[in-house]
Amino acid sequence: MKTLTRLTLTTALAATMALPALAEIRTRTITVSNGVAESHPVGNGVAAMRECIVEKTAGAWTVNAFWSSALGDDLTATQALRSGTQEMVITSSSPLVGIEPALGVFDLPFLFSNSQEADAILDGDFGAFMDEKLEAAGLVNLAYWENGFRNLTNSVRPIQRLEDFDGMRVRVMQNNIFLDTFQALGTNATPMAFGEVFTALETRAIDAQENPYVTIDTSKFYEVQGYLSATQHAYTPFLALFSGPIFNTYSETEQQILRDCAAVGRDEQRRVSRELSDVSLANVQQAGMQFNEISPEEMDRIRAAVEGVYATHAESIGIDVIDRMQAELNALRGN
Ligand code: TK8
Repeated sequence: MKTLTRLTLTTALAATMALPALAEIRTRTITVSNGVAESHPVGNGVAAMRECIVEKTAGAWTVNAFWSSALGDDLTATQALRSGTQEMVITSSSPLVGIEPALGVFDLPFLFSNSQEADAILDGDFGAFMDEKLEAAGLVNLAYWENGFRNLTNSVRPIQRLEDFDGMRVRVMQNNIFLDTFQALGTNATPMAFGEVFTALETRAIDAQENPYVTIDTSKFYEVQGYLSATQHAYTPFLALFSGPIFNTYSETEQQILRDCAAVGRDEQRRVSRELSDVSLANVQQAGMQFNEISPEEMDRIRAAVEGVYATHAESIGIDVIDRMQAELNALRGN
């Protein structure tokens, strides 16, 4: 009897103590959309974020995830966030350059040398600087997740030298920096939403696309592409974006839950993304893709061919933005 009373008391006490916080947590449904398949590491990130949310809200929130562009592509979903009709999207930064031109800095070819560098820039001052710009556009970036280093696949020939890009019809993400980069390489580049890529490759409307290994694998591009070459020409971040107008209706407690759980999702997503990268590369070869690395000499020629993209786009991205990025990279590299 005594034990029971003490237990009841403890439970009652715990409930009272939890009450002030819980009162600030309303019942909510968060719709989050993606362009990739659920088997992509973003799936692991969203699962981790959901688990964190359910725990912190004691089940008051539901996270509804939609995959493979089921709610529209990155840009469409992001516009829905800005108008307050959708809560959340995990999107590449690249299709949003039309909304916030400074984001174009991430698309500059060969910007980051490795993922540690990318993490340091994105999770540090530069990332916060970019978040402020996004907020002015009605978008709250809860965290930077990882899309990753990009590599070219195609149905024509392996890319072994600069000349191999010649005339290839390549799908690029929807901005002028990517377009110019691939034009500078000699390809015939077409901007296209990610959700249309598989069919365009299958029908041979285009020859090529570029994405990280995990996306090539989980989007089954190996079914419609014969060659994969390690071009590693750019690193794309994913933004875990929340609708600004909806965020403003959440209590401070709720806003903090979003930020904390998006960070939990980020850690898991990046971990799986890096763990899976080599596995995905092996998978797609197993599935029949011919993989090749490119010699350092040819990589130098490829770098030289796209060097001009920095100067061409400095003004549209913002000279201050590029300078800030370069300064932070120099500091990281000990220059
Ligand atoms: C998925 C996209 C994709 C990106 C692209 O929505 O468009 O090629 O790399 O992963 O964000």
